[in-house]
Amino acid sequence: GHGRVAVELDSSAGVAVMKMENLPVNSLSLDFLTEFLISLEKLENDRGCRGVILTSGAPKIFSAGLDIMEMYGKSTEHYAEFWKAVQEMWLRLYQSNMVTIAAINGSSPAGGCLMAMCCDYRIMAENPKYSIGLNETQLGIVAPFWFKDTMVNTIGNRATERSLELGLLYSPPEAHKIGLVDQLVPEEKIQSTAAAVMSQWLAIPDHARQITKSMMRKPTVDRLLAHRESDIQNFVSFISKDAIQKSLHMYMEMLKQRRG
Ligand code: CO8
Repeated sequence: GHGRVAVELDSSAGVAVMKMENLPVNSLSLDFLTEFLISLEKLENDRGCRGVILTSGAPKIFSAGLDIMEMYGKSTEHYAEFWKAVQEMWLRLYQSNMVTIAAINGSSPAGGCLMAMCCDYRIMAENPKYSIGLNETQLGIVAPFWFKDTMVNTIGNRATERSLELGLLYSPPEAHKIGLVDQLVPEEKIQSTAAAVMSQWLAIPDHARQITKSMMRKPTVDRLLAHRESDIQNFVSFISKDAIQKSLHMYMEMLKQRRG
């Protein structure tokens, strides 16, 4: 697949904008994740790129999270391959040596929220129609431990517990209040704000910032690395259950009916 991730590198600033363009809703399909990983890896290996702004080219949506169609009615081999790509996305983004800033210009449920939480800093457009959070339980599924760990590292244990159990999706002011996003801006200011924040972060020497980031995040990363295979097996057996397939089917029907 081509053209699902548009990358624009400003060589003089050393900053790239990665714009997700898997229309209509930037769902994280296997093809999209594969292309995203290749684009990120290229930037990671480019000495001229020190920072990435992650944003969306889809109107009103940052990312709708994991592509539900990848988790529905497929083979166990497919589920395993898909889950490995999701893990890989998290591992690469969470541990990136670059400064990563999420410019959240739309709704960001579940996997979309995970991607944003992987970044070093989150700026969200203050549009009351947008929401962000890990809403997995609303689909009848359970956020894996490393989704949970990422949220705990962002907003703390108590706020995570409540968010996860209720599958809460937060409005921009609520998300800002609990620290799920760092800053709210009017929609039209989001890219310029991201660029300004990026230059503050890039004023810090890379090596000192990178070692510090690794010190903060490595224990969380090591937990997944130690249980990577069993995490895949858990996902495959959970998602294959009839009751879970039924929940996903009902959720998709609800999405379709809600439209109008
Ligand atoms: N995957 C696949 N298709 C999707 C998804 C998705 N995540 N989200 C939306 N779509 C589809 C819709 O079904 C619709 O398709 P169609 O045109 O064929 O009917 C199309 O995209 C457009 O969607 P909407 O009409 O709903 O567009 P809106 O602009 O009204 O709303 C939203 C956009 C807010 C993104 C809305 O679609 C929505 O809430 N989507 C669901 C988001 C969601 O709950 N995602 C959770 C995915 S699960 C996840 O990421 C983590 C799982 C962890 C694994 C657990 C292991 C056990």
